[in-house]
Amino acid sequence: DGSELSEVENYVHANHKEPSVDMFEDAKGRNIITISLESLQSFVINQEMDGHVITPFLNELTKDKDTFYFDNFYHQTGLGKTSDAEFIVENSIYPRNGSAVFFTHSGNTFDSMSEKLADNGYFTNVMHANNRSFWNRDIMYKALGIEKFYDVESYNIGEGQAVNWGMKDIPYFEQSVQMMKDMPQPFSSRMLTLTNHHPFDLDDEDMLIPPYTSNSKTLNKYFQTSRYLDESIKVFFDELKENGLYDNSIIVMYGDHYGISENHNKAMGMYLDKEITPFDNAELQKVPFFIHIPGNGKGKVMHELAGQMDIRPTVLNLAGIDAKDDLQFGSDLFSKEHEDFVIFRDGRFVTDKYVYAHEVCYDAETGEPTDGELCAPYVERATKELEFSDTIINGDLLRFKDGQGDQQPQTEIKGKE
Ligand code: GP9
Ligand code: MN
Repeated sequence: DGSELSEVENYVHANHKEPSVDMFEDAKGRNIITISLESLQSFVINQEMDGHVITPFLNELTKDKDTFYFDNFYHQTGLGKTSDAEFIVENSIYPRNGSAVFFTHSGNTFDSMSEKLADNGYFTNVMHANNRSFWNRDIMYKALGIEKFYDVESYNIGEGQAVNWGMKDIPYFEQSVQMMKDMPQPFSSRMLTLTNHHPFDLDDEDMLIPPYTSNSKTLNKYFQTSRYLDESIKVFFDELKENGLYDNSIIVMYGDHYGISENHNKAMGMYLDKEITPFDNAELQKVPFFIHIPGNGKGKVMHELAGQMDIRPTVLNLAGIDAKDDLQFGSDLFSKEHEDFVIFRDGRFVTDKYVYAHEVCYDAETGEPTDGELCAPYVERATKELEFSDTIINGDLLRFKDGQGDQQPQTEIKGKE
């Protein structure tokens, strides 16, 4: 009931971090393009595979004067994968453990970022060249208040333009920009890429680098599809420029979840030239996060420990939209108060001093197991935060939040008229 919500609200507000104030002037009022980089993990950024650069365009961006690149950023998804990442971006609330919240709780009331942006004059939409019911998106997007879903029906998939799970990322981006030209501005578009998805199949003509050589076909091909994804982002930036959309937009990009599971630890160990321990595997949950603001000029590599939970507060603050009364577990990444503490959906966590994985407390610097007591206070907080999040979702508690649940009587009044 409402009292459970107050308890969570008290916790969230007690942990509120004051957002930065000097960031958003030039981002305000622009289109917000948020790209989900399918399965992209940070271990390929600024690295080579057998002498081949894996992500040349994204590497350049990490050094770009208009780009903030976060190199200590983690995904916080569970079994809902891409959809969990979308859920986090929209709500700054943890998804569920053991099942996809997009399927289990699409009937809930949410206080989504899309709704908030729409209230502030943005045209909100998602662009994804897949069937609309995949991950129950058609239903969940309505609950999240997303105004339009450009699904597979909005795209023309020509000869040779599909591979693996569907439309290739390059034609997807090309066609998406054409649709963007017709959108009312400012718009907020979330774009979901697809080619860099297990089993990482590509047509020969799209293989821009050779495969890796290890006992894992998955990892071997992953480098090639990551390279292709990188190329598609380059094409997208060019298209935005050519079509006059670039200067008036900000581009936010996040890796949605891992692409290489623990089943490939042996091959991964060969690539990284070390034995992969649970400590390393936790570190491998890092995904790239970029905020690109054309013309900003203050870009740099940001080392704060951060996670997907921080995307909603950061983006809303960039857009100049106040979210201090919202129930968010993350906080603005440009805030001086931002805390170095990232909790994974499965209970693992990372702080500036410790990494907690498989119930072992590791020293973050050495990667060696250390005294479990040192992690204990964080274990308690992580457990609490995940429980609070579950309580909100399972109890559909956001319907009791001011400005949400109290909309219901309005229907009654209408009925009486
Ligand atoms: C499919 C895309 C990929 O629409 O979201 O799904 P994933 O398996 O990564 O969640
Ligand atoms: Mn995905």
